[in-house]
Amino acid sequence: MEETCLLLILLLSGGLSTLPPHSREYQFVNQLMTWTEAQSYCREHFTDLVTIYNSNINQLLLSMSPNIDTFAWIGLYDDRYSWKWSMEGKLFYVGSTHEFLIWANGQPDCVNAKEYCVALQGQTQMDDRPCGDSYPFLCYNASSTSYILVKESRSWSEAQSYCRTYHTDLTSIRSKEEKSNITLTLNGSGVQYVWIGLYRDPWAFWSDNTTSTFTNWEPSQPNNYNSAQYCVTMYFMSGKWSDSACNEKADVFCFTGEVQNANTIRSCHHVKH
Ligand SMILES: [Ca+2]
Repeated sequence: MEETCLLLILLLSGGLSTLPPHSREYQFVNQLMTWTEAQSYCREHFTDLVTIYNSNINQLLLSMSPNIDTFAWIGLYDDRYSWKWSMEGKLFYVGSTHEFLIWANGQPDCVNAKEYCVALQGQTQMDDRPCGDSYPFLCYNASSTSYILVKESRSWSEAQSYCRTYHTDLTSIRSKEEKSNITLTLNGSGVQYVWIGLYRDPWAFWSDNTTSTFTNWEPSQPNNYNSAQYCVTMYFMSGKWSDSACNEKADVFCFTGEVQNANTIRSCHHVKH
Protein backbone atom coordinates (compact mmCIF):
# COMPACT_ATOMS: atom_id res chain seq x y z
CA MET A 1 0.00 0.00 0.00
CA GLU A 2 2.74 2.38 1.00
CA GLU A 3 4.68 1.65 -2.19
CA THR A 4 1.66 2.37 -4.37
CA CYS A 5 1.18 5.70 -2.69
CA LEU A 6 4.81 6.65 -3.08
CA LEU A 7 4.61 5.81 -6.76
CA LEU A 8 1.53 8.01 -7.14
CA ILE A 9 3.23 10.89 -5.37
CA LEU A 10 6.29 10.52 -7.57
CA LEU A 11 4.16 10.52 -10.70
CA LEU A 12 2.28 13.59 -9.53
CA SER A 13 5.40 15.48 -8.53
CA GLY A 14 6.86 14.66 -11.93
CA GLY A 15 4.19 16.87 -13.40
CA LEU A 16 2.58 14.07 -15.36
CA SER A 17 -0.86 15.44 -14.72
CA THR A 18 -2.41 13.95 -17.84
CA LEU A 19 -1.89 10.37 -16.63
CA PRO A 20 -5.23 8.76 -15.83
CA PRO A 21 -5.71 8.23 -12.10
CA HIS A 22 -5.54 4.62 -11.01
CA SER A 23 -8.59 2.48 -10.29
CA ARG A 24 -11.52 4.50 -11.48
CA GLU A 25 -14.83 2.74 -11.96
CA TYR A 26 -17.28 3.86 -14.61
CA GLN A 27 -21.06 4.04 -14.52
CA PHE A 28 -23.58 4.39 -17.30
CA VAL A 29 -26.73 6.16 -16.08
CA ASN A 30 -29.73 5.43 -18.27
CA GLN A 31 -31.67 8.57 -17.36
CA LEU A 32 -32.19 11.74 -19.41
CA MET A 33 -30.71 14.91 -17.89
CA THR A 34 -29.21 18.25 -18.89
CA TRP A 35 -25.40 18.52 -18.54
CA THR A 36 -25.69 20.45 -15.26
CA GLU A 37 -28.20 17.96 -13.87
CA ALA A 38 -25.88 15.16 -14.95
CA GLN A 39 -22.95 16.81 -13.14
CA SER A 40 -24.97 17.13 -9.93
CA TYR A 41 -26.23 13.56 -10.25
CA CYS A 42 -22.73 12.13 -10.72
CA ARG A 43 -21.32 14.18 -7.83
CA GLU A 44 -24.14 13.07 -5.54
CA HIS A 45 -24.17 9.35 -6.38
CA PHE A 46 -20.62 8.75 -7.59
CA THR A 47 -17.63 11.11 -7.90
CA ASP A 48 -18.17 13.22 -11.02
CA LEU A 49 -18.94 13.21 -14.74
CA VAL A 50 -16.43 11.05 -16.58
CA THR A 51 -13.07 12.26 -17.86
CA ILE A 52 -11.85 10.29 -20.89
CA TYR A 53 -8.05 10.10 -20.89
CA ASN A 54 -7.52 7.68 -23.76
CA SER A 55 -9.19 5.41 -26.32
CA ASN A 56 -9.26 2.46 -23.88
CA ILE A 57 -11.52 4.37 -21.52
CA ASN A 58 -13.59 5.59 -24.48
CA GLN A 59 -13.97 1.98 -25.67
CA LEU A 60 -14.89 0.78 -22.18
CA LEU A 61 -17.66 3.41 -21.90
CA LEU A 62 -18.94 2.52 -25.37
CA SER A 63 -19.16 -1.15 -24.37
CA MET A 64 -21.28 -0.21 -21.32
CA SER A 65 -23.86 1.70 -23.37
CA PRO A 66 -26.74 0.20 -25.39
CA ASN A 67 -26.08 -0.03 -29.12
CA ILE A 68 -28.83 2.42 -30.06
CA ASP A 69 -29.12 5.73 -31.86
CA THR A 70 -28.64 8.06 -28.89
CA PHE A 71 -25.92 9.64 -26.75
CA ALA A 72 -24.66 10.41 -23.21
CA TRP A 73 -22.93 13.33 -21.49
CA ILE A 74 -19.23 13.24 -20.69
CA GLY A 75 -17.40 15.75 -18.47
CA LEU A 76 -15.82 17.89 -21.21
CA TYR A 77 -17.04 21.46 -21.73
CA ASP A 78 -16.03 24.69 -23.44
CA ASP A 79 -15.92 27.74 -21.16
CA ARG A 80 -16.82 30.80 -23.24
CA TYR A 81 -15.60 33.11 -20.48
CA SER A 82 -12.20 31.55 -19.70
CA TRP A 83 -10.26 34.39 -21.35
CA LYS A 84 -6.60 35.06 -20.60
CA TRP A 85 -4.23 37.86 -21.54
CA SER A 86 -1.12 37.22 -23.62
CA MET A 87 0.82 39.66 -21.45
CA GLU A 88 1.68 39.03 -17.80
CA GLY A 89 -1.27 39.24 -15.48
CA LYS A 90 -2.86 36.53 -17.64
CA LEU A 91 -5.74 35.85 -15.33
CA PHE A 92 -6.75 39.45 -14.85
CA TYR A 93 -9.88 38.89 -16.92
CA VAL A 94 -11.02 35.80 -14.96
CA GLY A 95 -14.49 35.77 -16.44
CA SER A 96 -15.70 38.88 -14.70
CA THR A 97 -17.09 41.88 -16.53
CA HIS A 98 -15.55 45.32 -16.44
CA GLU A 99 -17.03 48.57 -17.69
CA PHE A 100 -14.00 49.00 -19.98
CA LEU A 101 -14.29 45.48 -21.44
CA ILE A 102 -17.49 45.44 -23.43
CA TRP A 103 -18.55 42.61 -25.69
CA ALA A 104 -20.28 43.57 -28.95
CA ASN A 105 -23.89 42.48 -29.17
CA GLY A 106 -24.23 38.67 -29.02
CA GLN A 107 -20.50 38.12 -28.38
CA PRO A 108 -18.64 35.95 -27.55
CA ASP A 109 -20.43 33.49 -29.87
CA CYS A 110 -17.59 31.18 -30.97
CA VAL A 111 -19.02 30.76 -34.49
CA ASN A 112 -18.44 27.25 -35.90
CA ALA A 113 -16.38 26.46 -32.74
CA LYS A 114 -13.50 28.41 -34.30
CA GLU A 115 -13.29 31.73 -32.45
CA TYR A 116 -10.70 31.67 -29.66
CA CYS A 117 -9.02 35.07 -30.01
CA VAL A 118 -10.41 38.55 -29.42
CA ALA A 119 -10.41 41.64 -31.62
CA LEU A 120 -11.77 45.09 -30.90
CA GLN A 121 -14.58 45.68 -33.35
CA GLY A 122 -15.45 49.23 -34.37
CA GLN A 123 -12.51 50.23 -32.12
CA THR A 124 -14.39 49.87 -28.84
CA GLN A 125 -16.22 46.57 -28.38
CA MET A 126 -14.85 43.03 -28.16
CA ASP A 127 -15.66 40.16 -30.53
CA ASP A 128 -14.21 36.63 -30.49
CA ARG A 129 -12.79 35.85 -33.95
CA PRO A 130 -10.93 32.94 -35.62
CA CYS A 131 -7.28 33.19 -34.46
CA GLY A 132 -6.13 32.53 -38.04
CA ASP A 133 -7.93 35.61 -39.43
CA SER A 134 -5.60 38.42 -40.42
CA TYR A 135 -6.19 41.82 -38.84
CA PRO A 136 -4.17 44.88 -37.84
CA PHE A 137 -3.13 44.63 -34.21
CA LEU A 138 -2.28 46.65 -31.12
CA CYS A 139 1.04 46.18 -29.34
CA TYR A 140 1.88 47.54 -25.91
CA ASN A 141 5.34 48.87 -25.14
CA ALA A 142 6.01 48.77 -21.41
CA SER A 143 9.20 50.87 -21.48
CA SER A 144 7.50 53.82 -23.20
CA THR A 145 4.02 53.02 -21.79
CA SER A 146 2.60 53.39 -25.28
CA TYR A 147 0.21 51.61 -27.60
CA ILE A 148 1.31 50.89 -31.14
CA LEU A 149 -1.20 50.21 -33.90
CA VAL A 150 0.40 47.99 -36.54
CA LYS A 151 -1.65 48.31 -39.70
CA GLU A 152 -0.30 45.18 -41.42
CA SER A 153 -2.79 42.34 -41.19
CA ARG A 154 -1.55 39.21 -39.39
CA SER A 155 -2.99 36.18 -37.62
CA TRP A 156 -3.29 36.48 -33.84
CA SER A 157 -0.13 34.40 -33.17
CA GLU A 158 1.88 36.26 -35.82
CA ALA A 159 0.74 39.51 -34.24
CA GLN A 160 1.76 38.21 -30.81
CA SER A 161 5.25 37.28 -32.10
CA TYR A 162 5.64 40.69 -33.72
CA CYS A 163 4.65 42.56 -30.55
CA ARG A 164 6.92 40.39 -28.39
CA THR A 165 9.84 40.97 -30.75
CA TYR A 166 9.54 44.74 -31.24
CA HIS A 167 7.63 45.86 -28.13
CA THR A 168 6.35 44.02 -25.04
CA ASP A 169 3.29 42.05 -26.11
CA LEU A 170 -0.17 42.31 -27.64
CA THR A 171 -1.97 44.85 -25.50
CA SER A 172 -4.08 44.10 -22.46
CA ILE A 173 -6.90 46.39 -21.35
CA ARG A 174 -6.56 46.64 -17.60
CA SER A 175 -8.35 49.86 -16.69
CA LYS A 176 -10.64 52.59 -17.89
CA GLU A 177 -7.60 54.81 -18.52
CA GLU A 178 -5.90 52.16 -20.61
CA LYS A 179 -9.12 51.69 -22.62
CA SER A 180 -9.27 55.48 -23.26
CA ASN A 181 -5.65 55.54 -24.44
CA ILE A 182 -6.34 52.62 -26.78
CA THR A 183 -9.42 54.35 -28.17
CA LEU A 184 -7.29 57.47 -28.79
CA THR A 185 -4.66 55.38 -30.56
CA LEU A 186 -7.27 53.81 -32.84
CA ASN A 187 -9.17 57.05 -33.43
CA GLY A 188 -9.28 57.95 -37.13
CA SER A 189 -7.32 54.84 -38.17
CA GLY A 190 -10.32 53.36 -39.96
CA VAL A 191 -9.55 49.81 -38.79
CA GLN A 192 -12.61 47.59 -38.44
CA TYR A 193 -11.09 44.72 -36.44
CA VAL A 194 -7.87 44.97 -34.44
CA TRP A 195 -6.32 42.12 -32.42
CA ILE A 196 -5.73 42.60 -28.70
CA GLY A 197 -4.03 40.14 -26.31
CA LEU A 198 -7.14 38.25 -25.18
CA TYR A 199 -7.44 34.54 -26.06
CA ARG A 200 -8.59 31.22 -24.62
CA ASP A 201 -7.96 27.51 -24.96
CA PRO A 202 -10.70 25.53 -26.72
CA TRP A 203 -12.37 22.62 -24.88
CA ALA A 204 -9.95 22.95 -21.99
CA PHE A 205 -12.07 21.82 -19.05
CA TRP A 206 -13.38 18.57 -17.61
CA SER A 207 -15.96 18.51 -14.83
CA ASP A 208 -13.56 16.91 -12.31
CA ASN A 209 -10.92 19.63 -12.98
CA THR A 210 -8.34 17.19 -14.32
CA THR A 211 -6.70 17.76 -17.67
CA SER A 212 -6.69 15.42 -20.65
CA THR A 213 -5.68 16.13 -24.22
CA PHE A 214 -7.40 13.05 -25.68
CA THR A 215 -10.31 13.81 -28.02
CA ASN A 216 -12.54 11.64 -30.18
CA TRP A 217 -14.72 14.07 -32.18
CA GLU A 218 -17.07 13.06 -34.98
CA PRO A 219 -15.49 14.23 -38.26
CA SER A 220 -17.56 17.43 -38.58
CA GLN A 221 -17.56 18.23 -34.84
CA PRO A 222 -17.30 20.36 -32.80
CA ASN A 223 -19.20 22.96 -34.84
CA ASN A 224 -21.01 24.99 -32.15
CA TYR A 225 -24.25 24.75 -34.15
CA ASN A 226 -26.34 27.92 -33.70
CA SER A 227 -23.60 29.19 -31.35
CA ALA A 228 -25.26 27.20 -28.58
CA GLN A 229 -23.16 24.06 -28.01
CA TYR A 230 -20.67 24.17 -25.14
CA CYS A 231 -21.03 20.67 -23.64
CA VAL A 232 -20.09 17.23 -25.04
CA THR A 233 -21.94 13.96 -25.71
CA MET A 234 -20.68 10.56 -26.85
CA TYR A 235 -22.70 8.83 -29.57
CA PHE A 236 -23.52 5.17 -28.76
CA MET A 237 -23.24 3.91 -32.35
CA SER A 238 -19.65 5.08 -32.84
CA GLY A 239 -18.16 6.24 -29.53
CA LYS A 240 -17.43 9.58 -31.26
CA TRP A 241 -18.06 12.94 -29.59
CA SER A 242 -20.22 15.93 -30.54
CA ASP A 243 -20.65 19.32 -28.98
CA SER A 244 -24.24 19.69 -27.79
CA ALA A 245 -26.38 22.35 -26.15
CA CYS A 246 -25.86 21.95 -22.39
CA ASN A 247 -29.64 22.12 -21.76
CA GLU A 248 -30.40 19.18 -24.06
CA LYS A 249 -31.26 15.91 -22.31
CA ALA A 250 -29.03 12.87 -22.58
CA ASP A 251 -27.97 9.77 -20.63
CA VAL A 252 -24.86 10.08 -18.49
CA PHE A 253 -21.40 8.60 -17.92
CA CYS A 254 -20.12 9.03 -14.34
CA PHE A 255 -17.06 7.68 -12.57
CA THR A 256 -16.25 6.65 -9.02
CA GLY A 257 -12.72 7.06 -7.78
CA GLU A 258 -10.15 9.45 -6.51
CA VAL A 259 -9.47 12.65 -8.33
CA GLN A 260 -5.92 13.73 -9.01
CA ASN A 261 -3.50 15.89 -7.07
CA ALA A 262 -4.47 17.14 -3.60
CA ASN A 263 -7.02 14.41 -2.91
CA THR A 264 -4.70 11.59 -3.91
CA ILE A 265 -1.87 12.91 -1.77
CA ARG A 266 -4.17 13.44 1.19
CA SER A 267 -5.50 9.90 1.05
CA CYS A 268 -1.97 8.52 0.87
CA HIS A 269 -0.95 10.57 3.86
CA HIS A 270 -3.53 8.63 5.85
CA VAL A 271 -2.03 5.20 5.36
CA LYS A 272 1.60 6.26 5.73
CA HIS A 273 1.96 6.79 9.49
CA1 LIG B 1 -17.63 36.18 -32.56
